[in-house]
Amino acid sequence: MSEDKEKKAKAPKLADPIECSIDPATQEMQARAQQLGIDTVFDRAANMKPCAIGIQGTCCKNCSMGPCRLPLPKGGIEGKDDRKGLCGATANTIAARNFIRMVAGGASAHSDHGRCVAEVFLSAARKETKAYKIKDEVKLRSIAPYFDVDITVEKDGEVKDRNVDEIALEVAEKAMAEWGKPEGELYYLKRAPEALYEKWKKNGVLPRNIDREIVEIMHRTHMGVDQDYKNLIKQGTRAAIADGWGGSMLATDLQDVLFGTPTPLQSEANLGVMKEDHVNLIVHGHEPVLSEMIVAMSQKPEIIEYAKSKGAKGLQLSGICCTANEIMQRHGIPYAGTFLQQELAIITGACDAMVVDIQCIFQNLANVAKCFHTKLITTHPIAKMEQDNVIHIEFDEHHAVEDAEKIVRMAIDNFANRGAEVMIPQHKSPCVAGFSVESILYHLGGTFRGTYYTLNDNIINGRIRGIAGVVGCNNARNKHNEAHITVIKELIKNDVIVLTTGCSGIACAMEGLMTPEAAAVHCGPGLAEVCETVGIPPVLHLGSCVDNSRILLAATEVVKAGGLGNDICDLPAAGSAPEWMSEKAISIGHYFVTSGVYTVFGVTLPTAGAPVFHDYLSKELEKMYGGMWDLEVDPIKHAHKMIAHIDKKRKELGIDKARERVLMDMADRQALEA
Ligand code: NFS
Repeated sequence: MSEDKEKKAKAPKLADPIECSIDPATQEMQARAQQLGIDTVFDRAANMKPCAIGIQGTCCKNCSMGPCRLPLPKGGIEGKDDRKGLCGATANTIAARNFIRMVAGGASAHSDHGRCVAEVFLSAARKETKAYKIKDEVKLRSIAPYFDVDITVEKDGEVKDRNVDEIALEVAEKAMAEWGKPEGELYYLKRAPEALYEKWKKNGVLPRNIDREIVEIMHRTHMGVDQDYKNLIKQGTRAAIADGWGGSMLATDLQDVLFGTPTPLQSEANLGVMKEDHVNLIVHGHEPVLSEMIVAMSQKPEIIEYAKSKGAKGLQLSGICCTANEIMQRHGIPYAGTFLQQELAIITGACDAMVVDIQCIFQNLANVAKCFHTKLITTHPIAKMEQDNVIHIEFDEHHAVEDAEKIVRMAIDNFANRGAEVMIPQHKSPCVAGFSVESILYHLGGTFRGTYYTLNDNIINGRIRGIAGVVGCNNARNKHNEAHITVIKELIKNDVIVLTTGCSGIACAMEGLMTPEAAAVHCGPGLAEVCETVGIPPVLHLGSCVDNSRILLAATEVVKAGGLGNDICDLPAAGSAPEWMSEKAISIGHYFVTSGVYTVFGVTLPTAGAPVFHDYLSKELEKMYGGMWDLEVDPIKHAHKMIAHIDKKRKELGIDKARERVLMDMADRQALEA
C-alpha cells in the first residue's frame, strides 16, 4: 500500500456537516471543527457503530461468567425460543433487567438532583444560608397540604394564615424524608387522578420511598435474583413512578418555591446568542441551584463594570441542556444550544468559561477546551473530570454567592486570553418560554377565571384535536433536531397542541416554533385560532426534564376540569421522545406509560432482542395502566401514530363528531356561502 493510501485508510472518517443536523448553526460549526482538526460527537458517531447486540437489550453483563449475548437470530424466532445465558437467563429476563436498570439510572439522576434541591431548601428553611430564600410563598402554600402540613392556624377563634417560615421548615423536613422514610408511601401519589392511584394500588406499584425503589432494582437485577420479566418490570414501574410523581415532582416544586414559578418570558435560542464583544459565560448541566446564583451575579452592576474594565462590552450568559431550561424559564436567559451543541459552543472560540454541574456533560469538552482559551469549570462533588485542564470549584449553598462570584470573575478575567480563532454562527431565533401548570391556568382561563376548562372546551369542540408531550434528548445516531421538528410540525399541523421540555424544547426554540406567530404559519386552522385568540405559541415550553412532572400535573388538571374522562388514559393525549438517548428518558417514558400515556420513542428501544418482553411493554401494560410503549423511527409515521391514538380516544369519549363539524365549518363554510 502506498504511504498516502495507508494514511487515508487509517484516518478517521469525518461526519458530513450538512448530514449532522438540520440546524444551520450546527452545520457551520461542525465544518469549522473539521477545519480546525477538532473531533466532535458527530465525527465519533461516524467512526463508531453501536453494538449490534447491546442495542437489542439482550447482552447480560451482570456477572463475570458473561457477558452473555442473546441477539435475535437472523430471520427471528421460529417456534421455541431456547436462547439462554450461562445461568439460564432468558432473553426476556435479560432485556427486562437491562431495561429496569436504565429506569434506575434515570430515576436516580432526576431524584438525586431533587434531593440536592431539597437539601438547599432545608438550609433555606432553617436560615442557614443567606443566598436562598422562599421566593414563591403562594406555591409553598399550594404544595404544603400534600405533605399534611397546615397552612392556617386557629387563634382566638379566628383562622389565620400560618407563618411561612414554619410551613417551609415542616415541608422541607417532610420532603427530605421522601427519599428514605421507613414506611408508608410517597405523599404526591395522591395528586394523581383517583382512578390512576387505584390502578397503581391494585397492581402493587405504589412507591414506598424514592431511594428504596432504586436500590431494589439493583438487588433484583443482581445475578440470580428476579427471573420473571413481569415481576422485574413491576419494580421498574414502581421506581419510575417514584421518579415522575416523586423525585422529579419534588425537584420542580421546591425549585419553584425557591426560585419562582415560571411565567412566559421572551428570549432567544441558538449559538448566535453568544456575542463576540462580550464575555461569554455558558452554564451547562441540570441543577439551577448554582446557575441561579450565577444569573444574579452576572446582572450585578459592579460585575458588568468589571467586564467592561477588561475590554468587553458586557457579560453574555447563556445555557446548554436543562440548566439552560431552568434559567430560561425563570429569567429569560438565552439558550446557546442543545445537548449535541455543547462542544460547538466552545469551538466558537468565544466561550470564556463553561460551568458544568451534573448530567449530559461530554467528557470530551475538556479536550475541546484545551484547543482554546476556554476555562472549563466543574462544580459538583459527584461530577469531576480526569483531564488536567479542568478547574474544580466545589459549589456549596453555604458560600453560594462567593462561589458564583469567583466563577463569573474567572470568566471575565479570561476574556483577554481569547485567540484569533473566533467564529460565532449568526443564527438565533426568538422564543417565548416558561409556561407552568399555574401559568397555563391563567393563559387559557383568563386572569379572573383561572381554569383548565377553556382548554377542555376547545378539545371537546375539536379546535384542539389533542395534547402531545414531546420531550427528551438529541441522539448523535439521528440527524440533530430533525425528528423533533418533523414530529412537532406534523402534530401542530393536525391541531395537536404540544407541551415540550428538555432538549426538545430547545430544538423548538431554535426552529422558531415557540412564538405565538408560529401558529399562523404551522398550525391547522383549529389550533391556530386558539393560539391567536389567546396569544400563545402552539408549542408550550414547560421547562427541563425534571419538569416533565409539570406535564403529569397539567394532564391531571385537564382530567379535573371535566368532560374528558376520569383518568389520564382517557384523554386524547400522547407522549413522544423522538431523539432520546439517556437513561433518564427511559424512566420518563416508563412513568408516562404507567400514568396512562401512549408513548412513542424514536431511534430504537432496547427491547428488540426480546419480542415477548417488548409485547408486554405495550399490550399488557395498556391493560394495567391505560398507557403503552411504542417505537417509530420515521418521524411522520411517529406523529401519525400519536394522532391515531388521539382520535381513538376522541371516539371513545364520543367527541369525534364535534371535530368533524369543526373541520367542516372551516373548509365548507366558504363553499356553502359561495
Ligand atoms: Ni433530559 Fe436534560 Fe437534554 Fe436529554 Fe440531557 S439535557 S434531563 S437527558 S440530553 S433532554
